[in-house]
Amino acid sequence: MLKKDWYLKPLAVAVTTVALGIAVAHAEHPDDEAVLGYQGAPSAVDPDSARIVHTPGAPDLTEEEFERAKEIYFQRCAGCHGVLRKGATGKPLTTDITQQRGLEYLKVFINYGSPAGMPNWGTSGDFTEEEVELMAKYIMHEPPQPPEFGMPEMMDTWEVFVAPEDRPSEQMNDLDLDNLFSVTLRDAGQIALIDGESKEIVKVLDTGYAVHISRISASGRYLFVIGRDAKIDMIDLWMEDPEIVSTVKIGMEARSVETSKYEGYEDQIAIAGAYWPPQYVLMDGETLEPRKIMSTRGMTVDTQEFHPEPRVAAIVSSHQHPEFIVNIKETGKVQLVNYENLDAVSLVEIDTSRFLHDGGWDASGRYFLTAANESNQIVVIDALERELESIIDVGGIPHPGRGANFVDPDFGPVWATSHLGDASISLIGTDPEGHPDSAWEVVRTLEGQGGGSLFIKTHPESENLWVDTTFNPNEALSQSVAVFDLNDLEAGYEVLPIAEWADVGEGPKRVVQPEYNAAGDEVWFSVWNTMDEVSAIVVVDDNTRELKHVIKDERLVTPTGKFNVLNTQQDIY
Ligand code: DHE
Repeated sequence: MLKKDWYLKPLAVAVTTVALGIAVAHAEHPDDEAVLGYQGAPSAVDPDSARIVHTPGAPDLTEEEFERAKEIYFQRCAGCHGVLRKGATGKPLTTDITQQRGLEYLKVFINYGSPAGMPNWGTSGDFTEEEVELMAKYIMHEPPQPPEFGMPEMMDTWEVFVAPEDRPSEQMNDLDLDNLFSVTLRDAGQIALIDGESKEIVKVLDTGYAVHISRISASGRYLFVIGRDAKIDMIDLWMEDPEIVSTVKIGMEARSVETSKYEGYEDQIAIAGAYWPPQYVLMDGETLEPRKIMSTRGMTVDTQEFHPEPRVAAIVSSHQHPEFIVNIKETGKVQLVNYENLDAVSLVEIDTSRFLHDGGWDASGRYFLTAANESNQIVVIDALERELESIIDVGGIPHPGRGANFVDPDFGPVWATSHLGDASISLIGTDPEGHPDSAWEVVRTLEGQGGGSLFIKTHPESENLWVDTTFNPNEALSQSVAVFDLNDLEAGYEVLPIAEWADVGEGPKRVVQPEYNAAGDEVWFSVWNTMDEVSAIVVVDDNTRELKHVIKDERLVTPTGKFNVLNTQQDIY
């Protein structure tokens, strides 16, 4: 069983180490490796589950040394190099490469790191000399493979606490559901339901470990929450006291969950995508009963080589056809998965660009724009014609979240992304009918505060564009946000001192993810501190850009993602 908070230290250490490393080494370009602590987060796969393999040609290790090395690898290395070491944001570490490079080369590499983003695990003090040697030997062996996770294992975890027929037929509480927020309490493995008007915590619910995101049913009634441990909880917001009505684990590590939203199929099918095993699962939309498991293993789009561990990244639900749009990270394929007949699932597999990550709809809801982040590109899928519309070069490591839709004064409707790897903000034209000259190209590039940005946000009722810089190693940037005037984009940005407004005392106090309320006149920011420090949520008046409220409560442990019910249900961003 995973130790409850085994992932805390590595992530905090990795982020701090990398941040300090960059602050010293690249003060003028504090962006290039800040991402590492983020992308190299520990794997949620339990190291004990992976069987050891002694490989000829590799320096032998005792069982105890193997176990220690495996634990270190899953916590520090798997996030970037993949569980099977085929490479992702980090280079491949397969034995044909590692044995050819040899022990001394690998020790130097682990010790000193590289300008390409590999941390200096030895010289930073994270690894002892003995651990550097241990890890160099370990990666010369075949990677131990965790077990698969098929229907028998899923059915063992599937539970329905309240059967659909026993659930209320109307809302039994007086919550303003449109303006309710589901807030990720990342390291507590919980979510907080917060009322948007009163700012009061309605309830805190236990969910999966290192809970990641929330999504809302088409009806606006059910909240789906997924933990990094691939546990999905389905919460009925109509109950007198909102409660988890069913749960299931769809693998050992996961990041994405959605429900069917095509007219006539609303909420009939739920889907969740896993990192390990590399697969997605179609489930009954009312009970989460797993119905169909689809493996994503296959060939990469560029070299047409087999990849054993293509992880499932963002998933969105098409409004154009009865299908889900599934990003497959390491192969660079987008699958349009038709759910009309789960006994004969038909899918369209579109070749795009490798390392797909997060993304969202354009304002029309026809085009899905998504980051192929390690390719520094945005991929555009036409959900109506079910084809690749375009692949657009943008800045360094685009990271849009779901992106931001607004009307550029000169170029018409655009969708914007900020970047982990640099300070740029790319605005892409999304109106081929009305603005054909601007469609599917970067029409304007804004200069934000710095790199290390994770999320960008606006709202149809707003004149503002908000951009965080969560993983910038410069605290002045990671503890504030930049805001642009949509009517005068070239005027530059104003900086709001969000963490200062929170007044939470010590700790990294990273400001992450703007999220609007239902009316679009408030923007909520998480002030993400470590588990043993005070965190908060800061609410800003979107019209005046002034501090409106600070939500502080000892139950608010490491708040990160916030999901307003109406905006998430209706893809408003
Ligand atoms: Fe996330 C969305 C993957 C780290 C906060 N994150 C996503 C999505 C993916 C993903 C694939 C899109 C899901 C979708 O739309 O269906 N995230 C990953 C990682 O692989 C990564 C880099 C490392 C890891 O091991 O998890 C990672 N993510 C983080 C964090 O460290 C963040 C900042 C804090 C946290 O809570 O873990 C974080 N990710 C988020 C948030 C979203 C998200 C808030 C949803 C954004 C939205 O507006 O929809």
